[in-house]
Amino acid sequence: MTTKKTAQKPTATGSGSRKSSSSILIYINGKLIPKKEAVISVFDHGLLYGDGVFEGIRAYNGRVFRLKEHLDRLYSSARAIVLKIPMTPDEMQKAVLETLRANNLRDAYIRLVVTRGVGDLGLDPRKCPRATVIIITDSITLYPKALYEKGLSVAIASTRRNIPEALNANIKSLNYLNNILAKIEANLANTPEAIMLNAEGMVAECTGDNIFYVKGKHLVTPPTAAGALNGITRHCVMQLASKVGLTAEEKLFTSYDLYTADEVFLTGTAAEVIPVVKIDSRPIGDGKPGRYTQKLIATYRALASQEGVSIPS
Ligand code: PXG
Repeated sequence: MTTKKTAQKPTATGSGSRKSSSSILIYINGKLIPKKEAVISVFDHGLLYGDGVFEGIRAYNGRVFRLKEHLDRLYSSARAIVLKIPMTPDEMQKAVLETLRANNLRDAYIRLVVTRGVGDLGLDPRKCPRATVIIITDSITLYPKALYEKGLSVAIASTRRNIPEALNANIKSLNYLNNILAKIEANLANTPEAIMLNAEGMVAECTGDNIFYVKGKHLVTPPTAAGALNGITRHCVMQLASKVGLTAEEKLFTSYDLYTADEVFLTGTAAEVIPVVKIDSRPIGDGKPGRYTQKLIATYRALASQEGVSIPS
């Protein structure tokens, strides 16, 4: 495995204890490097052009949730931009687990980044002979607990989602400026997230979360072709729907369907399932987190705390 050959053995900070954030070790191209020294070249095309792909993954209770699905999506994103990841998915999995182990992390956020690598000041990817692989593992910043009980107020951004013909939303690329422009709108409106419509005015997703609504006993989310990332939490929730008594469907819809829904919620690796109670100042349903949303929050948490690839001790 790549880490074994070159990884520095971490200096113990007390057995079994999580490293303080300043002593965290970052994986860069097969080496585990202390956070302060974990730097990459200013000629890396990930920085110069946003040329690269990434994943955000979570570990719960000593297990990495849906690791295979995240690695599949990472390799598919890379393939779509003709980026060769210089290690196999199996080696990548081992590197992720080794980085978590070296940092004594059992509950963590994992950021996997693969950039085009170091090149010159031209955008031609052929100038970059080798991709840069980075694995950052850290404790996670979450929405405050109160928001899961009270729900979010969000607004619809005026920034439209990139059209798939320009940059397909399924490529989880380092080019997040489209989402960041909508996030800036959310910040200016003092809301934690913003809903993004596609060029045709159909609801796509949020800046870093997928979106769902419940009407009666029916759960609906936009198809990925609407400009939504093929979210892994989204997929879990579609599978869990029947467990809580909902039928699930991918369907194109507009803001009208959100305004008139019984319940709305968002999904994402970091957010898990989080209720939305207001959109554009309009209360959704009775203005409180819905009962199906609450059931899905609990069911998803139970699943995430039980399943996953074990981190070696
Ligand atoms: N849509 C977009 C655009 C995302 O970036 C999701 C949906 C949810 O997908 P998963 O697979 O996680 O269920 C994401 C991923 C952040 C942050 O800092 C969030 C994501 C990615 C990167 C950063 O808030 N969410």
